Amino acid sequence: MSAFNKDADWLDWHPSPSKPKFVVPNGAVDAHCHVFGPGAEFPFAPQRKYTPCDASKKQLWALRDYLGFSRNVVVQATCHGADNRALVDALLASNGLARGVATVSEDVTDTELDALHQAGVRGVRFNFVKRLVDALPFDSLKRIAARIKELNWHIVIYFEGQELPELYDFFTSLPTTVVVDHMGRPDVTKPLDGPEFSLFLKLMRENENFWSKVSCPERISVAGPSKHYVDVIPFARTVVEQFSQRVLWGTDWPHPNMKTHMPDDGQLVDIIPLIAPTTELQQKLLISNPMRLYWPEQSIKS
Ligand code: 0GY
Repeated sequence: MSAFNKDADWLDWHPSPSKPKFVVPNGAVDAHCHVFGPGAEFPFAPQRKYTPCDASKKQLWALRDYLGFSRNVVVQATCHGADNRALVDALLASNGLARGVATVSEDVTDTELDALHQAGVRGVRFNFVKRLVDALPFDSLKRIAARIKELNWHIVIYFEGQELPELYDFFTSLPTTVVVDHMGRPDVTKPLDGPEFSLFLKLMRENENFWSKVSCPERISVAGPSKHYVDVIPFARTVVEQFSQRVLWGTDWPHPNMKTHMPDDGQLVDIIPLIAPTTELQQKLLISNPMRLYWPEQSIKS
């Protein structure tokens, strides 16, 4: 029994994903995943926009091992607000195999930032998806960015493609490495070379501090799982091929807020060779890039 009643339309994570056909290279990092609670131990935030099912660290490690990954980057989910206890608990229990991206508010103290760093946090996430936040966090991001720069952390931003024109100048003024979640969620019914995605490619091309996760075909696709998310592949492949040194991949388990279907995580892994078709690109996407960003002390240059 969970301590919270999940939303009536909440889809639970897949209980028995397929075994991927793609053999994930040794040392691969799942660079975007979350833990939810468990709510009885780590309550969800009062200001949350959704109440999920539980998804514990042990369940995340089990998925990591099953899919063939070695490490995780756990990203604070909005249902926990700026209370990073569930994230920190997961990082500390990971034997050094997980690093994290936290959410912090402006009243965070330097001592708290140091404690997050000690636990393995290497970035902060700011959400510009309007349905997930009450107000867009321009001012707090600016002020927090100046502080986390000192720790050599990066900023993770989440926004939707149609919002980029109005956010572009603000984003490019940020002083740290900036990681964009899910390629800025392009509208894949629009052309690959149309103005919307071209602006995202320009952001990546003209700002070498920008990285992109090429994750979440299940959120972006209109074609869906029965067509193997085919409509997302040219977008993700373009980003991987053009910016091979600055791309990351993640499962997004346990897939918050999926309303149409719950993806099979094994099927998601099988998309990797379609968006990163060579061994060299796979090594960069899954190992050397995330290691450079999250485990620089262990990183081998590629
Ligand atoms: C994602 C996507 C979503 C939500 C969150 O933290 C979150 O609540 O990340 C979403 O609803 O699109 O990246 O996991």
